[in-house]
Amino acid sequence: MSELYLVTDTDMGCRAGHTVPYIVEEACRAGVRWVQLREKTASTRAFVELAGELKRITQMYGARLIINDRVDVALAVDADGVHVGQDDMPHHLVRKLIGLDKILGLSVNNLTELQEAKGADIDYLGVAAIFPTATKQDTSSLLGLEGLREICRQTRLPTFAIGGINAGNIRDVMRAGATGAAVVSAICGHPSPYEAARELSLLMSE
Ligand code: TZP
Ligand code: MG
Repeated sequence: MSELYLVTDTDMGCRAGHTVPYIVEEACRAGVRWVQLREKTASTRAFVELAGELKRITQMYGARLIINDRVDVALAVDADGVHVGQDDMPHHLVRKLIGLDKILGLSVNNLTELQEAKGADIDYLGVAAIFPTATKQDTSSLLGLEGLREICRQTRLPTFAIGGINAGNIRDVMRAGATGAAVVSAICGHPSPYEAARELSLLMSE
């Protein structure tokens, strides 16, 4: 199964002339099996409607739908899981709310956060940020390939690297030991999300 992980961005999709459901369907058609709905400015109503639409699409392709931050939205549409960052609801409380059957992802930005996550009931780690990115403003320090390698060495959890990953560096990310790679702009900002996802999938499995 492809471990290419798409994180959505409505504004970026708009600039490329595409809606999020279109991007997600094209990416799923190209083999993406992890989709995270990440909405920072949408109203709750718009968020939950979009989540419902993505649930239908991802289900059709056998892909997992993960909701960023919003446990309530994830539960409302029966998504496959929730992804939280360090400033969001603590992961043990998220687990309490979503139960044991759903997937829980946690972002870690450095080795200290990795240590704090040891023994936690989480299913995968988002490892950020690897390379410079214009997509997220508050990426404090960059891990680079060395930092990613060290984090992957120190955990048994699946690791999805994120931040500045594109067709030019995705092979290096996989060689550093990541289970998979998560991207926003490389798919959402591409004129053809299908072609972009296909190329990334092929490169990462080389
Ligand atoms: N978390 C850490 S970096 C990032 C997120 C959501 C943005 C990654 O975006 P891109 O466009 O793939 O660099
Ligand atoms: Mg968050």
